[in-house]
Amino acid sequence: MQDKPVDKDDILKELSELHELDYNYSDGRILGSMCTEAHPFAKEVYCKFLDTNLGDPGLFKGTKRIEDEVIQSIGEILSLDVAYGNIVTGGTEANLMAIRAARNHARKYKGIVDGEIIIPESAHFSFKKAADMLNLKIVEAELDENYKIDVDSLKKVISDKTVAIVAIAGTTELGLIDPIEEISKIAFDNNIYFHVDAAFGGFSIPFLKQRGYDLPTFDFSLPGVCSVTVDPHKMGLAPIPAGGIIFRKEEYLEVMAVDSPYLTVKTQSTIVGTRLGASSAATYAIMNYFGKEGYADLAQDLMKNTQYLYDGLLEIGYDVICKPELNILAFNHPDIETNEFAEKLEKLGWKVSVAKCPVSIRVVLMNHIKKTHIKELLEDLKDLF
Ligand code: 0PR
Repeated sequence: MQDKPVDKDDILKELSELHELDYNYSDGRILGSMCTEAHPFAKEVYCKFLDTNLGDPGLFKGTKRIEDEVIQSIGEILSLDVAYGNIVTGGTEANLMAIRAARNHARKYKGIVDGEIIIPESAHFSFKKAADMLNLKIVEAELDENYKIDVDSLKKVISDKTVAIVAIAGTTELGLIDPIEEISKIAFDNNIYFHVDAAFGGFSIPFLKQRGYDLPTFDFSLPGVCSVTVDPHKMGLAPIPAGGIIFRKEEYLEVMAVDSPYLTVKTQSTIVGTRLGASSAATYAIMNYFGKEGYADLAQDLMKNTQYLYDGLLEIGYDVICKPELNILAFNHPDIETNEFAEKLEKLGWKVSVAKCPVSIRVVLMNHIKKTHIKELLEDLKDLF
């Protein structure tokens, strides 16, 4: 920082130069991102609510109502009549809240002090952070040959220390949906907290099902499901940061509550204290502006693009790891090692991401990747070997 004030124009010039180093979604070259350009209307609303603070909701009663309504609307999409939860910074914080609720609940009602969480090998790394922060041990359930949770392997690792089981609806690397109905039953029968991470899939699976896609049930219609993560800043087209955590019962928020003496409310259950109301307002705006139909159109368009890339890849001799369930594809070339392949694509200007399980090139077909970009990618892939 300078001692003396700097002219606005100079500051803006400097910031623009740095901003130019960033990649733009609109170039259609960012292939490995679950985020995309937020809808302009959501951005407009976001700016109007920049000064609101949901950490002290008594001061921002209207914005708190907006957050409650967003939670209620997401709950409705997930087959829950009365929903509890919060709009948070993203999937990481949402998952952290879910695991904190599960741990506190198990400590209070079952006396478990050195708990374990069961997560699939395909789980997002946010669960590792949660376990570290909450002093829980991670126990991994294996995947089957289709890269989904192997239910027998899951059953084997349940113990009297298990405080939560986690399954994924839209895995980070392959976009697959775990056998959530079966796992819900196991969790319910064993009285274990069950969290579904639908950070990616939550804003598309329900709408694709409406349009006749044959996808498994993953939501609160399954009695074992206690909480679901759904991120507006991924498939919801809301600006970053906007994650969502939805709980079936209020008691899951209550077990996390700490006294907040000098605020306008007596207790606080969120991890973050001062927190943006803008994220809730922008999510409210885009959800209502799109409606269920808008999201269904978007999800369906992205599935069509995914199918287009899938067919194109097979036609030119690539190995696609699995048939896509959502708008994520992972593939390899039979003759080249994946990292080398990724380097070649990077040299051609594609910002790719390499999946770990299995090692492959991973493309998340978000809204910024248009059909013309897919055609260009297929052309490059055809000429690459
Ligand atoms: N759960 C799942 C299933 C996820 O895929 C992710 C993130 C999270 C939770 C955590 O969400 P937040 O990052 O919002 O806390 N998935 C992407 C990933 O790690 C996030 C991402 C987005 C990565 C854009 C890169 C990128 O350019 O792959």
